Amino acid sequence: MTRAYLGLGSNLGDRLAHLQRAIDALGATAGINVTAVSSVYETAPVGGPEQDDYLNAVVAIETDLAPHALLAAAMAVEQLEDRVRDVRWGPRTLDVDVLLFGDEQIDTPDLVVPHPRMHERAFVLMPLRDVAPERVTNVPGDGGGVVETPLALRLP
Ligand code: GSY
Repeated sequence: MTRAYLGLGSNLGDRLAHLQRAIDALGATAGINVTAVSSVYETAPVGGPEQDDYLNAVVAIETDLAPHALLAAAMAVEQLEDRVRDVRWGPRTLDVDVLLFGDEQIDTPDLVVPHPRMHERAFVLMPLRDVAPERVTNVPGDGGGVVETPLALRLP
């Protein structure tokens, strides 16, 4: 069993509903147990074209899936929310990123873990710090553009 962390993001449609359905779908996936959910953060978009603000959160999971099976599960959950991959770094109903997989270092064409840009991204590090403070030593730029909201996500 491995403890892993997944980053969730949405900036299209009912953003909170997309995130909650993602958590519920992850929880319903064989081999995944969602154990903790961060606060919800409203965040200025990083990269890509001009687009609306995101809601971001991070979940902790316990999993007996292998890393690439977890990636496939994350992509399947994105598809449930009609994620369309047209514009690189463009707006999206749902993004599910594998951030950390235990202490493993993975470097393959389709999966790099720890997530290669997570240490530059306050929108990842602030929610990650909620559920795994021991995995976050520094948040760049004091978390600029990242605001904790009173919105709440539930465990599945
Ligand atoms: O990498 C996840 C998708 N994404 C995000 C995001 O989730 N939040 C913010 N604030 N900016 C982003 N740019 C991209 S791409």
